[in-house]
Amino acid sequence: MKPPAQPWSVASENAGASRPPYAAVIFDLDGVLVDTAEYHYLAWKRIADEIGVPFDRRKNERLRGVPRGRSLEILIEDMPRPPADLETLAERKNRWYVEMIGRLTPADLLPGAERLLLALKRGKIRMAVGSSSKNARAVLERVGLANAFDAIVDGYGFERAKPAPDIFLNAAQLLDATPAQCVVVEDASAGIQAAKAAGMFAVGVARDEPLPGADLLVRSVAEIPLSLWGLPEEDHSSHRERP
Ligand code: B16
Ligand code: MG
Repeated sequence: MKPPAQPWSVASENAGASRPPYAAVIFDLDGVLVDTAEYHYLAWKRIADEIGVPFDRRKNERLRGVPRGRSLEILIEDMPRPPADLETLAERKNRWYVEMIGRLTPADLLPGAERLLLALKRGKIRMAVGSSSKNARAVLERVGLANAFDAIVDGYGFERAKPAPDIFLNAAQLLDATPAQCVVVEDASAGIQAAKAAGMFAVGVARDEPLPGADLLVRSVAEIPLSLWGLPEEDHSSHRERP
């Protein structure tokens, strides 16, 4: 993998009209604020083993940000005789996933997430979650962020899934922000495409795989510069409250 660009390096092909400081932020959830992407993987892996289809972390990358039904279609795409009852399989995967997220605690927030949310909140930046997951609200509850956002758009809140821009446009509307005022933080290729289709600045959180199309690449949310929103970098070490 190419090393992520330094914070603030803007991919020249993506440098468009909109420029910082931005007024709002829309966070993807799974894989950005909480490491639930791992639980999605483990639950899909269990289904794959059960129906005898090869599935590994590389293939799992294609499921990031993709709704449940479509994820299952990708999982079984190479099977000569796909299983008949896809709905039951998707429900079973979800049961295992829900069981796993039931054990989440605030300690499962990804490094830097709490600190960034606090700094943005203090800076009065409007904040939303834009997640493809129907379990997004349950996850936010578990990690203590149920009331941290001005708007939440989850797997029930859009017509067309990422890479369509709908989910982020809906979130921007709820924040009373124009697309050009919004930064999207995403870990999925489909999400970066959705953000760019919405006309927003896209920060890609790329751990192992490159994220083409992102305006700024970071390895974790801890690397995201507050200057994107015109805020000073702070020493957060003394701040302990929840966002
Ligand atoms: P659920 P995000 C996405 O959430 C996940 O990345 C993706 O792996 C999952 O299939 C999708 O939500 C649907 O989740 O089955 O819980 O409805 O990354 O958009 O926050
Ligand atoms: Mg994600």
